[in-house]
Amino acid sequence: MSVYKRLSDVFASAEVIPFDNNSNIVLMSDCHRGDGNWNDNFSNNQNLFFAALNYYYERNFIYIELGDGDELWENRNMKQIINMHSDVFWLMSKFYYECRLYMIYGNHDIVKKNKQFTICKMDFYDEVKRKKSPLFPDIVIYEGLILQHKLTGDKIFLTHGHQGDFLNETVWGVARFLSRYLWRPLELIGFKDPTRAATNYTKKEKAENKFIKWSIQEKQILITGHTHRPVFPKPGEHLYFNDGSCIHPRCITAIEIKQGTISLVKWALDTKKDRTLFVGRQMLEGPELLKDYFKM
Ligand SMILES: [Mn+2]
Repeated sequence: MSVYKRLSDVFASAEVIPFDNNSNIVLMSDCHRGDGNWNDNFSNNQNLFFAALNYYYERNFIYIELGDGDELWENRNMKQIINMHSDVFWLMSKFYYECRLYMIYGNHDIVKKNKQFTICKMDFYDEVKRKKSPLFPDIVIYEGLILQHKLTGDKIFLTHGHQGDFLNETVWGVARFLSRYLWRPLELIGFKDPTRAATNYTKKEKAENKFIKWSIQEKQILITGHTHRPVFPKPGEHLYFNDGSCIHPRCITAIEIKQGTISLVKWALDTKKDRTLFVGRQMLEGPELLKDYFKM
């Protein structure tokens, strides 16, 4: 099925979350949280991610994870991933219990669309209470979500962005098999998986062009992850945004929607004059007024 048709289908059946100019929403994706092994690409950025998420927690943001949050192609064991990154899961769980967490699945965590998987595999051992607690009880993990403005009715469509990609969607079992048994061992000795959208530039551009075309023809803001390459159009260009990833070698990127604006930010280690290190947040693009895109 074509990318266009798949996006339209997901859009048509997506759950709606109302928002307004007082809402604070942060979008991050492609964390690919792993089991802590040295091909766990998230491990490098775990502190950046935790600091960023804490910042958003304190400022009353809603966190929407746009897919590929966990690396479940290379790893089959969700519990090991939760154990390895327990601080992150603990904080995400706090967001969830305050109704401030939404999750979308991608291709690498497509198994989360199976409700049974989500419920039984996502609990953790609470060392204080000495018992197992569910991290996200009864969570529904979506393929797509729509943020709809309470006053104007304008919509922002959110999905991971693997839709219509033959290898990553239709025969994802084959792709996962290759990833788990061929690319993972090869990665351990220094090779990179050439089929991934995230590492293949021609593939990235092709995917981006399809998303841009959909956003223009449907006159609809579309935000995805998946390619690991941030996209932030100026008002008047097109309506396709990408939040980047959390596994860039030196930073993580996020899209913030707050007080009726949208911006692209980067979190990275920085140094002060006295050479102490700190986690800094830097605005890469924006803030732009959302209404300037809506009226296109
Ligand atoms: Mn992906």
